[in-house]
Amino acid sequence: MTTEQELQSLFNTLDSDRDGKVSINDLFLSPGLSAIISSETNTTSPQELLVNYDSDKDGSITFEELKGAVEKANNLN
Ligand SMILES: [Ca+2]
Ligand SMILES: [Ca+2]
Repeated sequence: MTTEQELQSLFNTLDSDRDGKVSINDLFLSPGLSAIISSETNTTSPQELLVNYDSDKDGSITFEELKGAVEKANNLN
């Protein structure tokens, strides 16, 4: 479980260039944070996260997309 605030802070850490998107490369470069994301979204890998929750298919995850994934997994407090 996580709060929106914790999720935002995690997202900001992963989004190192601050363009509002976390790419699959960003996820692979931070395996520890990526594991937390996988656990909160009930996915097993960054690829699975992208396949299921990259709704605009741009190859990266926005905060809204991530939040939607965590909400769908019932892990948002
Ligand atoms: Ca970024
Ligand atoms: Ca996207």
